[in-house]
Amino acid sequence: HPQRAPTVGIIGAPFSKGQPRGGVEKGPDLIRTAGLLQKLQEQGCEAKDYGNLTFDEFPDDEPVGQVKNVRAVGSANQRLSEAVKAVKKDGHTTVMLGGDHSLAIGSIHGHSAAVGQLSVVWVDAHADINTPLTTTTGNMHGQPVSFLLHELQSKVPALPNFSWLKPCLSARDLVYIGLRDVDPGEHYFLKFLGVKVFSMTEVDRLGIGKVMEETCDYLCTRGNNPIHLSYDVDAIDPTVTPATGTPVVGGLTYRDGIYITEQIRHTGLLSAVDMVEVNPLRAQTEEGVRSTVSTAVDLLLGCFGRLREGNHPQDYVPPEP
Ligand code: EXY
Ligand code: MN
Ligand code: MN
Repeated sequence: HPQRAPTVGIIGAPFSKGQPRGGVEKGPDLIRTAGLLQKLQEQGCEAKDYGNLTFDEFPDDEPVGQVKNVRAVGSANQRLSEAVKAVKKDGHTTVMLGGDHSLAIGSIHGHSAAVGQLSVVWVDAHADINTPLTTTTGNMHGQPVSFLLHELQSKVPALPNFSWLKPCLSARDLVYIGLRDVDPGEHYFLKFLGVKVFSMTEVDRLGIGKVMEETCDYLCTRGNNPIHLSYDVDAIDPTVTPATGTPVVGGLTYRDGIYITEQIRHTGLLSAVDMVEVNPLRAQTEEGVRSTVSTAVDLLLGCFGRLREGNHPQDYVPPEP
C-alpha cells in the first residue's frame, strides 16, 4: 500500500571541526547542486529547504585533554539541535546534510526533544562511540554516540559548551549496520551494552535482506518508535564513495546501501535522516566526487519513497487513444 508522501525539511550544516580535514563543510551545497530538492519534488515529495546554519568561531578552542575543537563542536550542535527541533515541530521529516558526523549529537538530540523516544539506525564503517577518554585521535566525529547514550553518562566528562546536552538515547534503541573499523574501547562498549550490531561480517553471513528484516523486527520489538537514520557515506565501499575523510575498504555495495533506505522507508517510521561525511577534497578524481555525491542523493531519494521497481503517482491515469 503506497504511503502518503512525507514532507521533507532540509537543514544544511556546513561544519567540519569534528575532524581535521577541510572540505566536509562543502557537503550540503554539493548535495543540493546535484539536484536533491528537484528530484524529491519529481518523486512527489514536498520538500522545503531551510538553508545552511551558520556557526560561531572559537579562536581559542584549546584541546580539552585529548579532545579537539570541543567548544566549536558543542556550540554548533546546540544550534543544530534547536534547528532540528523546530523543523520537526513544523511537521517535517528532517534531512540534516553534513558536515562531519559529530553533528549527529545535535541532530539526534533535537529530534528527540521534538518527538520523544527514538530508534536510531547508525549506518557507518565506524561505531563513533569513543568517549573523550577512549579516543586516540581526539576527533569528535568518532565520539557522538557516547554523548547521546544514557548508559555511558558516567564515562563522559563535562566539557565546555556541552552543558545544554542531556543524554536522550538508550543503547537498546540503537542498531548499527556496516561496521568494519572499531577501536578496542568502542568494541568493549558495544559488547558491554549489548548493542545490536550488524557489522560487515553479519552482512556477509546473512546478506542485506536478512540484516534489514532483523533490524526492522528488532525496532518493532522496541515499540515502533520514530526512526532516526544517521547515514555516514563511508559505510558504502570507497570504490563507490571515495570522497570521504576516513574511507575503509570492504564496505557496503551501492545496492546494499540503497536497500537499507528502501526498507527503513517501508517501516513508515522514518522521522529524521543525517547524510554526513561527504568531502570533495578527499577523492583522487572528479569522478570520485561525482559518484560520492550522487550516491548520497540516491540514498536520500530511497529514504523518501523511490523504489527500484518503479513508482507512479496515486492519481496516475494512463493515457487513452
Ligand atoms: N575511531 C576513529 C576515531 O575515533 O577517531 C575513527 C572515527 C572515524 C569517524 C567517522 C565519521 O565516522
Ligand atoms: Mn560516522
Ligand atoms: Mn564513518
